[in-house]
Amino acid sequence: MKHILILALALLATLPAQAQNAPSSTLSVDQVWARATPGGAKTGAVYLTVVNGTASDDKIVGASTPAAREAQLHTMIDDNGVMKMRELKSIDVKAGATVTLKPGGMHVMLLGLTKPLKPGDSFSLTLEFEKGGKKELTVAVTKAGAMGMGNMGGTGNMPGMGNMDNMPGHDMGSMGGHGMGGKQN
Ligand SMILES: [Cu+2]
Repeated sequence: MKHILILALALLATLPAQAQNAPSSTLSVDQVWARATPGGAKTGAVYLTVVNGTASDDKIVGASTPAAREAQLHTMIDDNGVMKMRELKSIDVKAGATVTLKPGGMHVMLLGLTKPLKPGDSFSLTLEFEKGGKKELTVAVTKAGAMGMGNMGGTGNMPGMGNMDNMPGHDMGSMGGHGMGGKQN
């Protein structure tokens, strides 16, 4: 009897420990949002935050959405003081890293919007990871000029970010030569 009791106690002692050791090995995507687009704009940008809680390096290798003809991975580069967008083949998300796509930096570019993005709307976006596979996301549309999800509810405004509304190069109305075939009249 004594052995059985000890065995039972030992089992009880190990159970909670095992539960705590369960790794939170997930790849998650949060704060998925896009700015509302003005009238006839055919392009938009999606911003999001990827948290790689796994032990392996991963990368975003593609995106697609029913809301646009094409979705590309973009970054912005400073070309002699002029901000320009450049397509990326992939976006690295190292093990344990948090990568944020935000205005002025990396984004998922939407080309050929099927309809304007209106504040309060949402649409689906599929983000594809090299190892993590496809993630189905819901993109929340915020008002034009918003800097983040926080602007939707009036909380969490980001102080110190400055006003980048008028940043050259990301004005959706003046994106000549942006892989759109060149002619936008
Ligand atoms: Cu872009």
